[in-house]
Amino acid sequence: MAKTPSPKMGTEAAIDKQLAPQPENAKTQSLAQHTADAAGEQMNTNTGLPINDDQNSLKAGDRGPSLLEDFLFREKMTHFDHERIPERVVHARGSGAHGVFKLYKPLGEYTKAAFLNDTETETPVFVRFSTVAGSRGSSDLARDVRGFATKFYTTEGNFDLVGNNMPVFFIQDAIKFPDLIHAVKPEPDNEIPQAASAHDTFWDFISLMPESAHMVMWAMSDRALPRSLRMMEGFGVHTFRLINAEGKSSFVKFHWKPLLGVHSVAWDEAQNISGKDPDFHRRDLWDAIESGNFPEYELGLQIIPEEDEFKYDFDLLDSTKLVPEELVPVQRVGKLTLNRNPDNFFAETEQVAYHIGHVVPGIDFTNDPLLQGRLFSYTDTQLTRLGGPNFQEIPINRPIVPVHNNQRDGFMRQTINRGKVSYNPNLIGNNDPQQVKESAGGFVSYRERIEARKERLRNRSFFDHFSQARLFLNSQSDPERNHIVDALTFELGKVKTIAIRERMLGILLQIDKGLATQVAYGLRLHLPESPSTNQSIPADGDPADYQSVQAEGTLAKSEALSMANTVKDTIKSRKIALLTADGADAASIKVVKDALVAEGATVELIAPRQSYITAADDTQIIVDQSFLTAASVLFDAVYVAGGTNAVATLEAEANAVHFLNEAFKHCKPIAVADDALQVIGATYFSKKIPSDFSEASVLREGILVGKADKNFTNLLIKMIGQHRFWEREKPRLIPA
Ligand code: HDE
Repeated sequence: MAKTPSPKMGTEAAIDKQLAPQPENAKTQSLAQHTADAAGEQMNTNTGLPINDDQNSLKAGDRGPSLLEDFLFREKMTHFDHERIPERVVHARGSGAHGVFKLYKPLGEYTKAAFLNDTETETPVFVRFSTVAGSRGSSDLARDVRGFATKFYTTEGNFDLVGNNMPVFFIQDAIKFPDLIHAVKPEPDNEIPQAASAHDTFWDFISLMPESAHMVMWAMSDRALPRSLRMMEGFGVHTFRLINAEGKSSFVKFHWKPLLGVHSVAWDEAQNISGKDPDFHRRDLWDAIESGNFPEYELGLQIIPEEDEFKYDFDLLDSTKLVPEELVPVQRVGKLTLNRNPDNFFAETEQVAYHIGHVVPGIDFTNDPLLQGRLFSYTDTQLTRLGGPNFQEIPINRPIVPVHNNQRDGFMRQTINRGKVSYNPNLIGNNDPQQVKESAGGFVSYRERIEARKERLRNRSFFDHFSQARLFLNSQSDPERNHIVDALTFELGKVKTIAIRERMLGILLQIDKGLATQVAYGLRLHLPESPSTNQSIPADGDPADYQSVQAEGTLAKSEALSMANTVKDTIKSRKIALLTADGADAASIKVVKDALVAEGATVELIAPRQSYITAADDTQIIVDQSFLTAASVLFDAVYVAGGTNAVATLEAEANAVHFLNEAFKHCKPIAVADDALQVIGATYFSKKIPSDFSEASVLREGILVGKADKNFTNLLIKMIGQHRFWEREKPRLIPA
């Protein structure tokens, strides 16, 4: 009998990882000084005392009480008792990775930032992705905005691009942020629901704040359910400034464009994943990096000359608006590659502290009132979260350049500053550290001329709340639009207060009557007679001055806003489930697996039992998971292998049939060996199998049946590249 192959597991795999070469750069070298490795070392206390017994506390006799004297026990337990720090007040759930940024072409025309002018050096980065509303342990697949925060460790200090995966935001002024977050977080009396916006307080607030309409369209779209953190865009949201060496300023919007395209999962699937694998995105990111499938994103810039500040029908300072790519194209200027997982989640991903105010010369702020408020919040929040003002000394937060200033002391100070002088000016210390001239790289704020009265007002240019919400909606493909209708109907369906549902219909009405009608139908409510008004009004404000301005907007559609137009020519790092059982046809398994793996995909064999199957030719093939541990929602596509006995087993295996039903329901590519068609016969979609397997039909229906040859695998690769066959949802008759 053939020998059972043994996959590399446990220690062996761990040793492989240790031996794998780690990419070296200035930041990894600086982190290495703080990195500890216990391999081959003795155990000792925090003061260095070797420990003899870490199993028993000190007692009066072998059955007696524990003694207060036991300093070993006390040190260990005290440290443990204080292991937790407060989670982030928003974006608590996150995953991080190290990487590098490489510039394609110098941008001296626009900015003097050194890292945006040097095409030779790779700038080290640390990226943290996050959801917003949920707690640290919440599911990755919540319907939510995703954070996309990047710390560039440049030669001029850290630059943090603290963005999201949606280009706009809910509110226009930072003073409303605590209200927004209080509304979306679990309700304060019972702390329900976790990581979800589908509840009364969120929609209560939203329904009274029409400025959130555009962002609500994004949040209810599939953008809020990314397939992978590697397959979503990133946006700086605000308009920033770039400043060149001559002091000339241009406005800029920052973008991250994922090279794998922008892809999402279905809502039903997201809810399932949250149960089957709440770490789905974290695991996907980790596994991709471990396997060398390094996530890549291009940095995109929309550059707007300062003279064009008032050229658009929206205000560049309004974070509820985007600049359509048709009006200002995105220039791709460099590439971010995430190539190393953190060594320690807490030390790196949890302790990293981003701040929108961490800029370098050549990058500056605008007066966007959301941006301005963020400039206060980010350092302030770290003081509680990381326990004091010295969080910049935590290894992950340190710049790669040495730090010299007169800031001193405070909890957990690490640096031992020499000398008597901690003030400026000083004679005793030769006035060191010296200030830096602008010409030598000293940061000087952009000299913007401001003549104004001090007042709590919002410019009228901020009051068109709906035209870009409509632009987004009209730019969606039919399935994408249907998903927005479904999401709104779901979320408002979870709202108990009928008046809030009605108010929201009165908001949707102003975006698009068709949309409002569809949602009203699902809720079985009448469309309100009048639109819902803005209720975000100061006590002495005249309500008439605060109402939304109805505008058409210059564009009817923007291609860039639909995921239907994304990259669809790669299956790199996609996960394909290969369903099989004893008696399988080994040759066709090999053909399909090899072809998919050659394209950079991962194939997992799933069978009724773990470990291995014995194929029809008596060879043994490793099985990755059984139907008990695997689930369709964790894969991008499925192939059912042939072989008479295997097919008979799969046909009778309820979990295999459920796997296929679910894959069909979530519009995934399904491929079947020609002798395995009877397995499909056991599914509810057996009657929907097309009779024709021409390329056009396969790429329309997403179902392929045939012999595992080159033609078959080529078609399968194209299908998986398409990601999903959303049109399949139409009949809406799908169980599972
Ligand atoms: Fe944040 N935000 N935010 N935010 N934000 C935080 O800072 C805040 C906003 C974003 O992975 C907090 O360190 C205010 C927009 C990301 O560590 C806090 C306002 C965008 C992260 C904070 C906003 C973001 C945060 C909580 C309205 C996209 C996670 C923990 C004015 C451009 C960073 C922390 C990480 C985190 C405040 C709005 C992105 C409280 C006041 C708009 C990606 O400081």
